[in-house]
Amino acid sequence: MNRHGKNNRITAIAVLMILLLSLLPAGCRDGADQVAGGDKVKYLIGVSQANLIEPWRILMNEEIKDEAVNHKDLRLIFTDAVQSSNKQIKDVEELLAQGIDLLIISPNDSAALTPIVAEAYKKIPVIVLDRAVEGYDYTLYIGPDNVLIGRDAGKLVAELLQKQGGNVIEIQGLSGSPPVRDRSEGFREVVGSTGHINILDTIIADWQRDKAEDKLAELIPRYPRIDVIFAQNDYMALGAYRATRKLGRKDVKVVGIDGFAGPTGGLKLVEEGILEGTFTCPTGGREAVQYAIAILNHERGIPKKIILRSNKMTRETIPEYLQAREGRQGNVSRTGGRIVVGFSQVGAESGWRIANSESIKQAAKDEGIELLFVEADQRQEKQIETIRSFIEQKVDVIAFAPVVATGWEGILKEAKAAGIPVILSDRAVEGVDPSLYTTFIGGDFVEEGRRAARWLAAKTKGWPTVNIVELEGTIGSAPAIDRKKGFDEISKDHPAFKVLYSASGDFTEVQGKEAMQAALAIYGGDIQVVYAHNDDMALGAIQAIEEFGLKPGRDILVVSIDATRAAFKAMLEGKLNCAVECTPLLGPQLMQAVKWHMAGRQLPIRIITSEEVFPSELAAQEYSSRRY
Ligand code: GYE
Repeated sequence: MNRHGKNNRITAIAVLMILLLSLLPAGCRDGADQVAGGDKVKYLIGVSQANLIEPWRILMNEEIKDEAVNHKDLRLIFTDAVQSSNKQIKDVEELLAQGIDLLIISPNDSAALTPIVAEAYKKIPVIVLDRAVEGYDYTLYIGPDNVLIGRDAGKLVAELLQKQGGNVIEIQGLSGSPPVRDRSEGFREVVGSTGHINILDTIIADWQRDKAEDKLAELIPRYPRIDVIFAQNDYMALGAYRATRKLGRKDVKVVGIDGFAGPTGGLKLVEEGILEGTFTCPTGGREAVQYAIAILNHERGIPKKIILRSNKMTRETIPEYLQAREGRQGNVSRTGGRIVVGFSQVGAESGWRIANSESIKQAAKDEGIELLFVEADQRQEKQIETIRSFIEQKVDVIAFAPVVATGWEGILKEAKAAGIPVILSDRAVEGVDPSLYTTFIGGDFVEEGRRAARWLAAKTKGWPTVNIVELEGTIGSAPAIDRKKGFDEISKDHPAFKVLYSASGDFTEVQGKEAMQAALAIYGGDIQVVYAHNDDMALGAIQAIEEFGLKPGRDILVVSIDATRAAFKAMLEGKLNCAVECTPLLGPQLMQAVKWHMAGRQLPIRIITSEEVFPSELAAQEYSSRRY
């Protein structure tokens, strides 16, 4: 074979290779379509981590790997941004180029990573872990409630210092990062409210033990009396402890956050008396993989946010916590048979509520769960009575939709004392310690109010005046309080916005109509907009406007919240201009939470549903797919 012959063969093979490669899909996987053990890769998931110097992030990746092992057809690609946002942006671009099916990202910096996350979200599902990005351009956010953790740390420090109070030094992580800001805000809110705890100084130690130790060692001589050091992670807390002991300040108490188990974890430091206490801060790694599979399998009921629960760890609470964790066996049904859930429903005040009741009843049937379902005709005392009867009947789980936000501490304490977990469905409670309920499942009412105002601002751009009638929901209820708060938050940036008249229509069509009639009687044609906290009141207002001789949707814009089929019908008739979604279909997630609890799994503290905004232009295309 002469040289030419040989060259021709090499050329032929090269051409063949190029041909083959070109047949592979764009951004193709690097040919490793096999996972270990020879299973075919069904899903390729990219995991973009902010850095691998913080112990917490190393644990997050470990938990992701551990959980992934349970899913044979899954392959993960990890990247480490080494604390650089620019590198992380490149990491995400490369992962997208490799054709990943889903991205899990823990952003180095929220603002810097928001655009690339939004970019990725246009193509594939995106799960954001720990540091949230701005806005809502992602599939699911999973993370801790750092304000709450900061508050709980403040309560522990207040307990340690008791009535006489004292001097505290705070050690913060990476300056300006959301966890630092939120933990400090929660901490200072609580210690500030005692009036006898003084924050002497603040150190920035970037989550690093040695940095905390060195900086504190410099500071200690300046303060003859330091009582407690609050460090925003256990790593820095250990550094603080070392600094105090090196300088002979054996009286200084140290409190941390993270609460990892294992020989070098915070739990050990508490057991050994190095820390007075710490707070678990779950990484969300496991949950991210579990939800990634659910999302890729197009399962329904994927929430928008999962806020993970943190637990206080002191020498008193650790044994129970470890026992529950290690020996996490399921909770056997008290009746020994089917799981029994007692549900106290607000009533039947709106189309939304009726759909919500239906969704809960159907999901219980689908899951073979026995449901005791009682409506309360919008009366709190009736709900308290009902919950007390569920306690007497020894149900396995109690769930209820609190008609109003306050006044629940007593009955929640009774349920806790009876050892019965309580799930809040659709409406939250205020003024009770989150340890009195197991989880909350529902919408982000503040964001719903913001969305209504943002839509209105765009719609009335350039208008000299925007005179608004606000139809409020049940007085004192979480949706009424929060939908007003969210709307006002955005309205303050729009000087033309003016709420001429605001009254409660108690979420019903009849009272919505009456309230609108009263407003029309006073302001008549000066009214330009109706903002209704739910569709039913908006539909009542539409009748009142027509009877007044004006055209709803034209002479007076109408924007409401829920996005029921009835609202879509009104949009198709041109009488309603925009419906902000609040989904009532909470049944499947509620029953899933019940089953997780019965299986001994710790539930997130909040599960926030995923919701959209529907301007009337979208009504025609969306109408047929509305499920309530
Ligand atoms: O918007 C309204 C119902 O609590 C979110 O209650 C729910 C609200 C819903 O009466 O229609």
